[in-house]
Amino acid sequence: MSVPVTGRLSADSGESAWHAAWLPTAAFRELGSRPVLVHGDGLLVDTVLDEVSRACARYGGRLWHGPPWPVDADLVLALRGAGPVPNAAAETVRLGATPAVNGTGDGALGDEGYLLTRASGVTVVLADAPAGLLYGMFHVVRLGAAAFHDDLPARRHRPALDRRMLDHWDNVALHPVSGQVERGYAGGSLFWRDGAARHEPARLRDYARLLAACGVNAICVNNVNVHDTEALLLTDRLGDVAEIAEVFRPYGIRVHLAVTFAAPVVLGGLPTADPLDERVRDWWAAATRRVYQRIPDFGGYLVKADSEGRPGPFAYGRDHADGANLLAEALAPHGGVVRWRAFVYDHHQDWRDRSTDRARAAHDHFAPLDGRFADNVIVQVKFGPIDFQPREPVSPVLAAMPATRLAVEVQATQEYTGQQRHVCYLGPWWSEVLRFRPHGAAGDTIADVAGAGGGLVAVSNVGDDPFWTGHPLAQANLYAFGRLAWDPLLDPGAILDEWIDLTWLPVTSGDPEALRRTMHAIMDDSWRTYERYTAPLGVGFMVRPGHHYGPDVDGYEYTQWGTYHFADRDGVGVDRTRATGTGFTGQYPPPWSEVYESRDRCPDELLLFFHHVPYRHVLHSGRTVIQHIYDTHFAGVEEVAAMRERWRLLAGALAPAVHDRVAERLDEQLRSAVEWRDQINTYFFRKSGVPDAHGRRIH
Ligand code: GCV
Repeated sequence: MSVPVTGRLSADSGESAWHAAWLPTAAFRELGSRPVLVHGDGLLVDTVLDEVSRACARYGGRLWHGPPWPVDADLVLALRGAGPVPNAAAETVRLGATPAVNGTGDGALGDEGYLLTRASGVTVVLADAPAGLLYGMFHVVRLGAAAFHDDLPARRHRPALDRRMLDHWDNVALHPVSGQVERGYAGGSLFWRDGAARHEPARLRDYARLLAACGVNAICVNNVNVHDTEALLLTDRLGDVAEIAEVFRPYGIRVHLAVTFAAPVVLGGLPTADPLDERVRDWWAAATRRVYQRIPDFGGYLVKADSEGRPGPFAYGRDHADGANLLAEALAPHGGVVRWRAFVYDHHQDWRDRSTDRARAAHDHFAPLDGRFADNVIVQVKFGPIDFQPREPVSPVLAAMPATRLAVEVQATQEYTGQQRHVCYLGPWWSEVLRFRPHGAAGDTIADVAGAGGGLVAVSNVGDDPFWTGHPLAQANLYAFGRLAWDPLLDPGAILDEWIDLTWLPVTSGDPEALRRTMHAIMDDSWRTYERYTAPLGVGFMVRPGHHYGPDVDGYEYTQWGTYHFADRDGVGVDRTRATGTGFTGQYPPPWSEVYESRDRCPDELLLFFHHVPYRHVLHSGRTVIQHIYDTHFAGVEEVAAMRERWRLLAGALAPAVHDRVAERLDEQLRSAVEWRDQINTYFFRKSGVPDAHGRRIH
């Protein structure tokens, strides 16, 4: 029997308490003002029904959960296996040759894919599994009116990466150093506050919707630095994790937990956490069984071991394959994975010792272990060899472990890219990384590596801030992450367009085209602008120690952390060559091992990462290194000043709360950029004694 379910309005949409981000009510206008059929059953189909019914209640459409079918539906969302579908949909099922946007060419839709087409005046989404229906529905929302135009192209859509994950570095208890959210710049945690779960499902549900609408399907709910209280999430506090999983499940998002390698000792009272000890293996097996009893679709564990003081297998003379396989064994019977981070390096380095190179560490530790990890181990690798800098080469680990499932980790939280006080749209940077081919033009891309293994992971930039991300424009990074994880070949400019259309156009009171143009003008190149006024030519860091905001050229130069620039009166940069340096270039396969080794062939933007060069060394750009430093720093500040002016023009076009928030942050960005410019330029002028060719003011 046909069931019209129009009329349910969720009481907890919460739109007044926090920004609706890319799901403002008005984004559902086109879908919600039409007759819609939903065909199929299941938890995620219920989510589709709920979304559509709320939209219809608001915009006057009608929803049927059939069959039978009314004849006048404008939109059909159907599971292929759910029985007979209406005529228009049936027609599309026959479209075996529908071109795929990405994914396999075999016509299969998979667990998350869908076919979107228009037939006989009806827009049709067909999926083989409920998650596909949910993603297809969000695609219709994204398209707005265009979803109902007869020229809508018929396409099969599948995510290129199966695993699209956000890692929260959220602490349950307020940590004396790292706070509620380590490297968090958007307020408190959505999950935890002052030592306990927040129990605020309405907001979490809206968060889950946002994530599903951009394609994220996994989250980790606690910090990889697992402290005492957080360790208990695995045992005594498991109920809190189960509660979060309940909220995320209807949006197709699986919950993961960061665990401490020392859990058998700190939670189980065993004398050891040695991965080869029977008691330890039994402890993990039992603990994991209990997790799955509470959370049957639990995703798995995330582990930071032997890194920055975290416990790990080294204490027992074991290696990381031993450690990861221990947890993998416990998770395997339940279908879970262990995500084992490759961020392992010596953080007690002696700056006098120029032979130790932090960039080498992950490859030194992990590449020899290739082939030794269990099938359900995913080695999670930061995209660069150091630490989420605004410019680094791609990590050579990603080219060195063909027999291991690898995940690529990026940082949406802007620890090193302006801490959500600076506009820094990271889509172009991530896109560059994902398109990089470590084996040269004929080889795989980093996106292929991620697609074959563990997918893409971002450290979340979200908190309990009303705009979710502190800086309202930083929402674009979260959105872009999800979309790139779904399809790494998407153009970051086009992603920004989608985000602007969804998020801001429905709520502007000004000229939409002007708004779109201005947002693009501010954001498109903002990552490169940030790069221009901060550490030059890939050398990295130069940030204030500890909190990592603002310039401090020598802040880390004589510390234990291994992030040096080696500037002296003659030159600057780190010699990582095989010929005369640390040999790091040798960790790359050809052609990059040769390109990076050669001072002449090395790309300008990475020159100081790989080479120590004199200040008058001439770049491919034709400028000397020192003049490049001066020019980019002056230019970067001018660009920020222009951003600020552009934003001013939008006053009146957006709600004052949003406009003011961004305006206030642009003021700070300009102040900070000036500080960067002046410190960097002055530092290098004093070191080199070389004046600016254009005679600008250097202090
Ligand atoms: C969660 C960097 C950050 C740390 C972070 C670490 C990691 O060192 O500064 O806050 O710890 O990376 O990725 O584990």
